[in-house]
Amino acid sequence: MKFTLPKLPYDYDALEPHIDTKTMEIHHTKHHQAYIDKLNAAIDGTDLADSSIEDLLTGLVEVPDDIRMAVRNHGGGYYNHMLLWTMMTPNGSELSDGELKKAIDRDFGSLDKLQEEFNNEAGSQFGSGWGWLVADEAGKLKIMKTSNQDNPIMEDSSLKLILGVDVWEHAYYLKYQNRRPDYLTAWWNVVNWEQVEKNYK
Ligand code: MN3
Repeated sequence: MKFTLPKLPYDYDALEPHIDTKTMEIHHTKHHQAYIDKLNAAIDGTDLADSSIEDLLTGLVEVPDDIRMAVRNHGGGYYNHMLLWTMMTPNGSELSDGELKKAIDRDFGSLDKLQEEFNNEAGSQFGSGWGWLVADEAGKLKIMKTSNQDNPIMEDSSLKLILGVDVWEHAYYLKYQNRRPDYLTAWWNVVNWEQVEKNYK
């Protein structure tokens, strides 16, 4: 099959205590795998079978009606989780004094302000979805939220994805139950700033 489950760059227990081992294992081996299987099944044998995931997601209008929703949901699920794993790292890391920090200070005032606004936005996503930090072509940062497995590039392919967090209950329910704000607060402890800074470059 075309798309395959990427290996995690760390062990399932590596993000403890912020993200628990069982959640990581189920999230990766069951949820992410299921999106991949269903995406592959949707495009298998079609003209789209050799497309890149980015081309599929930014070109949804050209995907045939009968598989468009499957490509949107499962392609989004495949892509979003692939990004998510790289945006986290054991023990987290520090935002360095570079271009991204400058942009954060310019567009939000401070990292604290960014985190507050990001948590409010991701925390208020009604039902399942994602919170995002994106940059436009001029490098201006913006916080967004999307429903289900939608990704900001589905609406605007010029956006650069800088950081994303999964706010589906499967991402936090075992440890945090209904306390999404607590999950979001803890999640910042495992953000991989080195990768996030690369995403901004
Ligand atoms: Mn998920």
